[in-house]
Amino acid sequence: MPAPKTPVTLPDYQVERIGSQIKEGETIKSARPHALTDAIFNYCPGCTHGIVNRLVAEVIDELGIEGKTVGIAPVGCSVMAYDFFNCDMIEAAHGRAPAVATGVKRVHPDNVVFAYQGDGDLASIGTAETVHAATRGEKITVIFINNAIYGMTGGQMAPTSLPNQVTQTSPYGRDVATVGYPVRIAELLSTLDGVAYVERVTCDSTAHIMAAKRALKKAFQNQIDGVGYSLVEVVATCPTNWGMSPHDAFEWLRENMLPYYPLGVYKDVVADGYANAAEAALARAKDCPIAQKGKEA
Ligand SMILES: Cc1ncc(C[n+]2csc(CCOP(=O)(O)OP(=O)(O)O)c2C)c(N)n1
Ligand code: SF4
Ligand SMILES: [Mg+2]
Repeated sequence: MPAPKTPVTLPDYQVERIGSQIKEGETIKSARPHALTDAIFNYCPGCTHGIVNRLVAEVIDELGIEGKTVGIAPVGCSVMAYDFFNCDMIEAAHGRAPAVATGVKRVHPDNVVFAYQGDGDLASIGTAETVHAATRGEKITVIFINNAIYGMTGGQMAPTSLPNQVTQTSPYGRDVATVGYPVRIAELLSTLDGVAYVERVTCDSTAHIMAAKRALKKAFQNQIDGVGYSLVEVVATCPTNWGMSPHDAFEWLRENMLPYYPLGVYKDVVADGYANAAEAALARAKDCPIAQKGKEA
């Protein structure tokens, strides 16, 4: 559970505003992305949310889109993302970020709109919004933090909790015979025609963090280029509710989460040779006359 927010005075090097551009000859102790405010993260030690917040901010800096980016914050441990990002932010009710993002993007198509959501938010209460925004092909960017648990509310079982995983509401382990199997969001959404790009990443090592940043950047670039709905799933840690040290949490993630949630690109219409999701959907339905009707228009 994040600590309550208190006003803090930051050391100078942390408030220095240089974005990701380091000038020649300059000595930089900490290059805080411009797209992050001065607010101090209230995430627990070893939590992946802080890493991903920073990566998203770096991407916003590098793409030069801070002035036209609108973020949708979720309900969950990242609820106060609206305090952390320098761009316009809207707080959505639990699970409703895709619906809010849809509204903003349709009214302001020139804005870059992203939803940032946990697994309870995106894959439980917000499943309908998630699936329908994806299948409608909303031109938004979704960042999905899968830590296999309800973090903020104290560690209840999530749709993504692993078989046999002990949580507050599955003290004997997740029993798939009674509560079913985990939802694999990247695999599920990649089957939908409205989706342009889905990749699953993690942040357990420098190499994986760099790969996660590349995926996030692509998901934002896709929106700028009008390619279509893009989602990056981040396999994440919650040391506090997993009851582990940060080190052990990353070990557990590698041993248990990654085999169940394999990393990789699940859909990329551009890599497949299409300009956007709509073009790929049309090609997929090439033998369906009614779906092809009017394609020359
Ligand atoms: C409509 C509604 N139902 C339930 C809650 C209680 N609630 C707050 S956060 C949360 C789960 C958060 O888990 P997740 O989305 O996985 O985010 P995390 O904290 O793990 O990052 C729940 C159930 C709520 N705020 N609103
Ligand atoms: S470690 Fe868990 S409880 Fe702590 S901020 Fe992260 S998701 Fe929330
Ligand atoms: Mg969670």
